[in-house]
Amino acid sequence: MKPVFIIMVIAIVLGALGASYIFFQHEGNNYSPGSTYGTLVPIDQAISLMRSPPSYAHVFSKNDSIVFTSHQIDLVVLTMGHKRAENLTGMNASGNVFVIYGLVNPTLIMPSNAQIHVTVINLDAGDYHNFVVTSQPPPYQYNVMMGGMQMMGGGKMDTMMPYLPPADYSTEQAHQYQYTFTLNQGEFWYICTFPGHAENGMYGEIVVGE
Ligand SMILES: [Cu+2]
Repeated sequence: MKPVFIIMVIAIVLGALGASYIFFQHEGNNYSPGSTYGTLVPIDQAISLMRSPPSYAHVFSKNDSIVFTSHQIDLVVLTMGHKRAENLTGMNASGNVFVIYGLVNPTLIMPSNAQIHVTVINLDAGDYHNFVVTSQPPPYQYNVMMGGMQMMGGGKMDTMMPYLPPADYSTEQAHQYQYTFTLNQGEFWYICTFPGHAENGMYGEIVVGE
């Protein structure tokens, strides 16, 4: 056999092994991908959702954290640059950030096995963003993704979603993606997997209790 052919066979076998490894490692936490990629939402509506946390979401701006006391959690996550975030929240921000119920990159505290229904809306006028949950703690590299749902540092992704395109401020519409997931007890992080974003601080912690 020619060396090129042997290398190709090895690459295919390794690829298949990698895919099944990622698939089986992902079985711990439950994740249902969204079906609404490409949905547009008025920017006004996104901001008013962010400003009206549900009654079971207790927002503590002093320590930048939100305590959820429900097993059915609606999580509205806005993504944007730091200037827009500072204008919207009055908090300090740097780089690209998540804004959740009035806070910048807050720590989310919730009970285990809650059903979390996340609505991610990109209010950035120029950048692509997403919202992905991982058990891999910071710091993050420029390229967090190794391929599929595996991270560069060896951790795994508990959720995955496409990048949302920038919002259009001339039509006042933003792109939205929704999905549902649950987390077992432990420490997790939500990050943006766009190259450089998590590396520069676009992440927050999720603490899942009993
Ligand atoms: Cu981003």
